[in-house]
Amino acid sequence: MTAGVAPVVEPVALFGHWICPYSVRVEFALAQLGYAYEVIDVPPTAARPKGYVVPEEFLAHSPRHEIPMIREGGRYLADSLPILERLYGARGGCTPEQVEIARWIDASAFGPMVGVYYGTDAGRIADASAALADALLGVADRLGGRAWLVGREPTMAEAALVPVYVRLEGLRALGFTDPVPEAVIEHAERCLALPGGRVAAWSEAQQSEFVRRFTTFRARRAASG
Ligand SMILES: N[C@@H](CCC(=O)N[C@@H](CS)C(=O)NCC(=O)O)C(=O)O
Repeated sequence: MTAGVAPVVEPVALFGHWICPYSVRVEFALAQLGYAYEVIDVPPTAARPKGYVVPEEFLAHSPRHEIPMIREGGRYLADSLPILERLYGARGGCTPEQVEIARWIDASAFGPMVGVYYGTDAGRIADASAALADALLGVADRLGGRAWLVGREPTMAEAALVPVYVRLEGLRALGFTDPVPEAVIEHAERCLALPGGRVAAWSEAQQSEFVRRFTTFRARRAASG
């Protein structure tokens, strides 16, 4: 526990879903930091099966009706980066540098990553692929030959980036063709071998489901447009 920071009340409930990269950040952190937690599956709107009923509790407490949201004790918190700050903050703290890198990853890598799989024409997919490769080059720079982004341990900066690593194989299948620096590939392997990484990692079936969903999305767009 960190002085002055209220301990997180366990078990934590995560309202989230494996296909949501922001939820993956939070589940990585919960498992990595050894919190007791449960996942309450709330698929994103586009992935909801017919007849799915969104939990009242989620609708009542999620200000934007977005996953992830956590409940700890009687309190609710939404938005992945503030949630990471809370979870890491209560276990050893977060430095301004860790927060800054997590925000930089959010701003530089997530847009291009989403751009790759939501891309519907080759030109846009290629642009998003190049922008994602650029962001990962920035990750290699930040690593600067070290094992972790900040200091000697994985931090919230790793948690912010892990969803990119989790879906790398799927991104490859959906048009992410640019090269990834060796240092980043090794960092990805290191992150996914952590306790949090093993929980966050996708199975082959999830990787295929992700690719299938976006291949179908593209085919529908092509047919309608
Ligand atoms: N800034 C938010 C973004 C969260 C977000 O975009 N979540 C998506 C799912 S991946 C969502 O819940 N969208 C609303 C919906 O699907 O109805 C965060 O970092 O947590």
